[in-house]
Amino acid sequence: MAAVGIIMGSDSDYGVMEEAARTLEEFGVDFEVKVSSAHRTLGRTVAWAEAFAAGGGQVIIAAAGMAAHLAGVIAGAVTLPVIGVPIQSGALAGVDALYATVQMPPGIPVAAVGINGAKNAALLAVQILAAGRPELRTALAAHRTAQAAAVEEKDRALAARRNGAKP
Ligand code: RP5
Repeated sequence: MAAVGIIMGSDSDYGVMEEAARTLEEFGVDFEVKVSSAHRTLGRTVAWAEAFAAGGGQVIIAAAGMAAHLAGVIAGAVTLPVIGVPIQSGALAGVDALYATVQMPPGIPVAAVGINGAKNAALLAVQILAAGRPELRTALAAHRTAQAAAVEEKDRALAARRNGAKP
């Protein structure tokens, strides 16, 4: 059984969620990808979450747009940590999904990331797994170091361009 399950309400969400898959691959974390809806296929969604938890899955990333109940329904079905990704879609462009994902009632938490926040969802999943896997803590530290170096490089490059542009 994969450590992380990425589930989304529709295949139309995969364009965004591909980045979560790429990020997990970067860290060498096993994952599975599932399309199942909280509204259109409720029983199938709950059955998947229960089987994933029973089989040893550790973290679920649930992405949905519009009236997004996927993350909340799954969080109600199993006690694994659930990270909700509100997807930008429909007339309200993700604000509806953000509110539906983040405003969970007390007792059933969902760790909501920002609209289309697939990368942060994957990084948070890695951080959760890292509590019991030292090699992931090392990889996360290296990722942060590389990220910081990239910012410093951008700062140097911009300064060089601006200095070069001066008469
Ligand atoms: C949500 O409705 C899905 O998660 C998707 O973001 C949105 C639109 O779904 P499709 O009509 O593209 O299947 O349930």
